[in-house]
Amino acid sequence: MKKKLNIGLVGYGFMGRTHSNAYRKVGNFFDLKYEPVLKAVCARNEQNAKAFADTWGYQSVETDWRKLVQRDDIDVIDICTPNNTHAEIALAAAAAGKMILCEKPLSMNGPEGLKMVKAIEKAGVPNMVWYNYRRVPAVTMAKQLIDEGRLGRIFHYRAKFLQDWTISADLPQGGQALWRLDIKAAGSGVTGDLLAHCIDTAVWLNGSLEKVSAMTETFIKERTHTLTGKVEKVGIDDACTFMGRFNNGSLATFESTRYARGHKALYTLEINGEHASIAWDLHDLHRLQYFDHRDQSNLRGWRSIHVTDGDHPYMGKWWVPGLQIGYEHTFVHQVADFVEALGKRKPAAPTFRDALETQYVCDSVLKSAKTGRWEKVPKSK
Ligand code: SOE
Repeated sequence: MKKKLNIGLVGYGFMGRTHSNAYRKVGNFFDLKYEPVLKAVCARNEQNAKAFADTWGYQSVETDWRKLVQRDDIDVIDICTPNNTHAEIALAAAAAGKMILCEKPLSMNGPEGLKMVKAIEKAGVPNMVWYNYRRVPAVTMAKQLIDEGRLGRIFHYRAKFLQDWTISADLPQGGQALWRLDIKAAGSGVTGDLLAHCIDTAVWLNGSLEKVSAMTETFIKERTHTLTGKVEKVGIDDACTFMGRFNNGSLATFESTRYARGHKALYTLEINGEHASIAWDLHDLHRLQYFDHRDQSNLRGWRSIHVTDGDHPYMGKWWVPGLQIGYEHTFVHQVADFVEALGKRKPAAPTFRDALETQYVCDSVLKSAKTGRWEKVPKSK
């Protein structure tokens, strides 16, 4: 008999759907000791919460997250609300002894993230942040290749995350659909929303960043605010480019924007090492490009590895070799890893403390864009 893991989901937007889908599917594909149970969804609008509960199979509805956090029949609080609410919910959940899964980015900024880390570490509750792209099988495989030492010394790490959905000046800011454009709800723009993904993967694959030098731009300076109806200053960064230096001596270049016409979610990364290089592209997520200089010289070239075989990360759990999986599965993998770690009483990465490092890099990037100087990244561990 599997033990029940009762989930209390706060928020029901895009991420509420990805997480709910993952809880529902994980047990069908992964043999786990715990079975996630969709116990309750919480949102201020009861009607919408009920509709969401019906669609996804949640057993009950709450309209106040404080009540949800106090419920004895909830084991895990899953925070899927806008960034400015993460801390308050996480602190209350930690005080109530709940496990906490938090959407990225962890917090509005580093100091707030540190408070959250201290609270969950004091409470000793299992915790994880949903940086899902680590769990794309091709990205996990990149980690394996690097850890095996196949690339040798790393010289370059390059990543970008490009979108084009905010180019229209008529787009408002704020409110349920567009809180990512409102500095008060999001904390930052593309830096916390998109580059945070790139930074999380980068630190995982290539270690900590020592210092950064950045520039940001806000192309549309004013937008009507959905909640006030008034034209208000836009406080977020629409685009951010930074360079950096990793502790291992390799050089970093990162770029993110919501103004790259033609790109919807182009997350790409490339790593160049002494012996080999790796490249990956979210639009072709099941392929890992790999070049190994040690190959026989007349056959040397970029290999395009279709990461869908049984001995590739996670793929033995899915269909048959050659048949690919996609975006939603990264969340299924994340739940599977969390539950498996729980069974072994081990932390599942990225923990809140891991995610604090990303937060510190984001803070340093935004600070550097203001000061025009190189900024050191504070240590998080
Ligand atoms: C923004 O458009 C967004 O939805 C991010 O918030 C997600 O984290 C990213 O995975 C896709 O883009």
